Amino acid sequence: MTAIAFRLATRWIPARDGEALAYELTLANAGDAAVTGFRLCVSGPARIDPAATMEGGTLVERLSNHSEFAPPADLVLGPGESWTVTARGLSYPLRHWSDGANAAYLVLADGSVAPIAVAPTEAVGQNSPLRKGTQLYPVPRRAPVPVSVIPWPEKVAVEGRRAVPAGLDPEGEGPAAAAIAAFADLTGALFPAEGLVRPAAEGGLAVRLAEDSRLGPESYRIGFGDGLSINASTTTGFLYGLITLGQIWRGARQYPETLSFPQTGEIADAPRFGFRGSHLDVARQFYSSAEVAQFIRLMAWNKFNRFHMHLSDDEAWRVEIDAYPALTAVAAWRGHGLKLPPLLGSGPEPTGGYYTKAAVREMVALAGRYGIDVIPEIDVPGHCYALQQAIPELRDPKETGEYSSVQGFPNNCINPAREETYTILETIFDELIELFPSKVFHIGADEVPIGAWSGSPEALAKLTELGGDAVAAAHARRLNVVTNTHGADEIEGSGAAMLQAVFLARVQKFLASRGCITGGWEEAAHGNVIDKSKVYLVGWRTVEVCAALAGEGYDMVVSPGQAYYLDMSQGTEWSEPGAGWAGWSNVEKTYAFEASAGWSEVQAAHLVGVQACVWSEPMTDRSVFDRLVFPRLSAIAEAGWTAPGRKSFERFAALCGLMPNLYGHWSE
Ligand code: TNX
Repeated sequence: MTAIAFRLATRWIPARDGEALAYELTLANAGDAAVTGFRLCVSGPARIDPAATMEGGTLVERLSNHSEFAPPADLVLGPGESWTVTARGLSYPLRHWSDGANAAYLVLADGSVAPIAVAPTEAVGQNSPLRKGTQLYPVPRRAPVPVSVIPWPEKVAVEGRRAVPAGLDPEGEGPAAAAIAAFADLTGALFPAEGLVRPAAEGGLAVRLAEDSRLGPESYRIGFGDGLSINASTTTGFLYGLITLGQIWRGARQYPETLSFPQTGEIADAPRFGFRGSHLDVARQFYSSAEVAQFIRLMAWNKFNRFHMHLSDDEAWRVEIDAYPALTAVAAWRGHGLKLPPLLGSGPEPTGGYYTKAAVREMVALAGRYGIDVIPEIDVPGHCYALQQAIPELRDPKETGEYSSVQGFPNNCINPAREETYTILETIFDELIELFPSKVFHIGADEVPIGAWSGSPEALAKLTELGGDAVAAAHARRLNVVTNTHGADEIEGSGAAMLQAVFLARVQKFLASRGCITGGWEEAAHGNVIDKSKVYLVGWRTVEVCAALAGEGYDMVVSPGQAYYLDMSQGTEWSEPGAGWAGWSNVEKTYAFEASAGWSEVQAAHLVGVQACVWSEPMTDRSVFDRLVFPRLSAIAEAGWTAPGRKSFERFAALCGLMPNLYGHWSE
């Protein structure tokens, strides 16, 4: 028996005097058999872009961040030997340890696949321990406030401290009863060992819930005194009151020397914004229904009320559609030899998954119990590589040449000039609208590359119709343009933008005919064709872009990459995981960001809220998820809820250690 074992070490070497930056991959044969004529396949967030030159081997295949390298033909890799292939001169640097390859395998000469153990990418000159897990903010001995609540309420006027009860025993009827039931399963799932809700017989303190129709739909009032009371006018209002009380209880119970359960007084509360969102990218990495459910619960604990599910992207399609079974049979899976290769650290075996309609209904119902509307996103017309693998009719069969997206996907935009595109999308959207009662439907519209459709005769004919021969001819010359910048401004006014505008106007009209509000990323404004009264946009590149679009009359949800993209790393260090294209943001910076700073009154009238965006490219390792998302998610929750003048990082830092994370990874 021969043992086959391989190890991959990768190293990032920043540019030095006279030498271009380099990304070095070293394969070691740790088994006892020699191999030759193999291919080394790797993936991870960073890709080997076409600008790179190879040394020690060749790049034989590449799709986005999936790369296949071949050694020189005569190379025999014996036991104990290693082989290094180097990519020099990538067009952008690796910045953080999670950027590099985190999955790899060999395809041997006979076509079989051998696994490789991959070590985290090292950077020359960096040897600090890799950071993973939520950064711990210890509750200090002296806190600046007596009670623990995040997001901080509008009015807190409490005094004294009573003995912390063993738990809470809420009671009430109608909408209050629904809130009590939701609170019991919410806290049971988030804090299973704590027994927060318990009957009077086990020491649960009675909390009387009573309706007060004068309160707004998300408002509540808590009275502390001989008895505890919560007033609200809706189930969500009651639930928010219970969550506040539950947070106070947890703080006082765990840190009785620092935090108290008040004796008397009142908390009166209402949110700043009507749209307090978090997004989750379930396309780049798949999250099981149980993970999504727990994320929804964490959102509720932070009083978020919009869950934006990014259900499709170049790398995968994640929701069952009866009319097109190929969507989930083909486009929900990545693996060696599949239409979608391993990407972003998925290995050679089929990896991925999708949500059945039944699973979606359960998520939507769960979110609904917690006052959260679920907004599905199907990202079109760009970011559609996976979708096209399942439904090739979305492309012009006569299309030639290749344009490429910023993530390195070729020809990844569905074609706005084809009737089939609309028939197919409308069928898919109709099935989805039925699943999502929010009637808000996000259609993406981000990052269409400037060269999109430039080799499609059908699209060029459409462009001639729209702008004349010269416009079409100019667009045809854009073929083979490589996009390397996120959300490049250059697309504005281009043939690609004109075609996208035609597409968006039509899709929006369709959605409006179904009673839906359309959501889009900021690029949906290109061409200024969509009906502003039936749309909201998520601004992501900079807050200035958000303000400008608000000034044009678009309702804006603010989520700038520099502060609210939770895939961005928390610092500049190599040891911090995460992405870096929009910079970095630690908890303090995210907390300090103010969406409306510098907005005119006219602009501010269109500021509808804020949103956290949890992009998943770096989340191959769930301890990275915990580090990147928490407690920054809570910082954004507070920006959505609490008036700017009542925010305090000192208070937030003292209390955020009490907020739960998703996977239970913590670090110093
Ligand atoms: C930009 S934001 C994207 C996403 C990436 C993200 C990574 C946006 C609308 N497009 O496709 O996942 O950057 O930070």
